[in-house]
Amino acid sequence: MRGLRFVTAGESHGPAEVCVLEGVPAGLRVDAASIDRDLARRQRGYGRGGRMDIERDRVQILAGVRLGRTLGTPVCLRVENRDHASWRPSMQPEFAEGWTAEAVTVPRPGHADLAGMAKYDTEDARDVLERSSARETVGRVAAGSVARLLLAEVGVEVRGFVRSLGGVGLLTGLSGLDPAEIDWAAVDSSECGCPDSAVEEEMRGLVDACRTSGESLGGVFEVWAWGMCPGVGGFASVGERLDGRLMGALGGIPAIKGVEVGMGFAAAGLLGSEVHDPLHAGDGAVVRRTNRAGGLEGGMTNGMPIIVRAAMKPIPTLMKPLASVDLRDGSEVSAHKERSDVEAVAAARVVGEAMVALELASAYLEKFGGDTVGQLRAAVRAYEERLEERGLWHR
Ligand code: EPS
Repeated sequence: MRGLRFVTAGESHGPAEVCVLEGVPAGLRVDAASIDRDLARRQRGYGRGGRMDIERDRVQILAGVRLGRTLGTPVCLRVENRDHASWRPSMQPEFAEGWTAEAVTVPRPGHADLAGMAKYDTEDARDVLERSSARETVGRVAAGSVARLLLAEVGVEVRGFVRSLGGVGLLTGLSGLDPAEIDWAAVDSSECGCPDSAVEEEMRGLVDACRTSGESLGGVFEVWAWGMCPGVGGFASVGERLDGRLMGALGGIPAIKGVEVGMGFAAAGLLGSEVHDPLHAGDGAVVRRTNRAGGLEGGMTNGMPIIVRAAMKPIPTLMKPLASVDLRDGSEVSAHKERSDVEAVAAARVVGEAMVALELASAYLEKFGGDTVGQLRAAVRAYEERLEERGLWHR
């Protein structure tokens, strides 16, 4: 069964970021305002740099939607790079007669620069850094918004928050059973994406200190998805395993160096009885009173909230640059410096929500199919009724 597929295009200082999303069933209400809300959330964050004062990310829906509803055809979304105006002719697609680009020849440690210059046989790191820039995630967030709208039709919601920034935070004490444990309104009004105002205060202090010292920061964000029935994903083949797919989806976000599901790495040091979630006879259905598995068992949803976590390394562009090599003459110099963010973990968590939403929406479409949203909803409802009849789960 076919799910969702998407492709993004766009260079950071090129004319626009674009995304084509294929596989969305017909009849889904899509409006630019809800996509713009997510785009705006992605732009925010206490450690963001000057670029975010320039951009006003707004989507233009170019295809696949008519009179506010999807047609079942590929959805094409475009977001303008306002900064492009200041980057002509350097980043214009057209050949610039009589003009020579000033090459970036000093790769930044931790960025794609050096390996990308090797891969594409180029002497100008700008050929690499423009696309490897996290600006690309604009297209994913736009596509993720559409996936969220689709998931809402089948009762699934996806939200994320920042657990820690530069080692500050690491909120503990969440059971993982109920999304209401987290104050999502507080998360959304927090510039650090953190639900705890005392922790947020500490995070901001750290960002201020790093801005002054020319340092950068990473952190950990967590994404929750709830309302999923059990049995989405699969164990029969490698590619069906939803835990692996979600790890790949989060691991494919720029700067992510580690991904956990549920207890994650902590489970490896504990006893089986401390890790697995016992099953109990609840009121008409089997229930769990813990959610250490993070909603996934055997590569499938188990009906509990999905909880995935990603670790983001510090931004590689440092205002206090590390040592590097100028590839023009092989001399050791300071790495290339350009305007950047001190940290972007709150933004990465919005990208994480988008990637999780895209993966889950795809898994739903693969399992339940449907050319229209109505058909998808009916198939999900019939399946969920059967689970309830058998006492396996209830919504
Ligand atoms: C980025 C560098 C900065 C970031 C950018 C990612 O952009 P600029 O070089 O134009 O100042 O702000 O992120 C975005 C533009 C964005 O929209 O997220 C990098 O080098 O990866």
